[in-house]
Amino acid sequence: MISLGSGDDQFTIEATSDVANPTSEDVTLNAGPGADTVDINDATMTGVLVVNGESGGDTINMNGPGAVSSSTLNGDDGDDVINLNEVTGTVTVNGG
Ligand SMILES: [Ca+2]
Ligand SMILES: [Ca+2]
Repeated sequence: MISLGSGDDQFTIEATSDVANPTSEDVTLNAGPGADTVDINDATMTGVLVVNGESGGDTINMNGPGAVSSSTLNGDDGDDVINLNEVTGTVTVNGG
């Protein structure tokens, strides 16, 4: 589990090219208070991905495969923007 602190954070979830086998661990990202930006670019993880924007007006961009099986994107409190540019597997979006 990854927790970001208060303030406006920027976080990118992306597999690097030298990783042969993306993580099979379940990943939960808690963005914390503030207007956070989370970019999910090409993680292709085989575990379950959960992104919690928590409070603040957050932006979550899914630009490529997140979790192959199941991804959940929770905006939580605030005016959140969730952009689904590419969807792989089951993606659940909760505006909060
Ligand atoms: Ca937030
Ligand atoms: Ca939010």
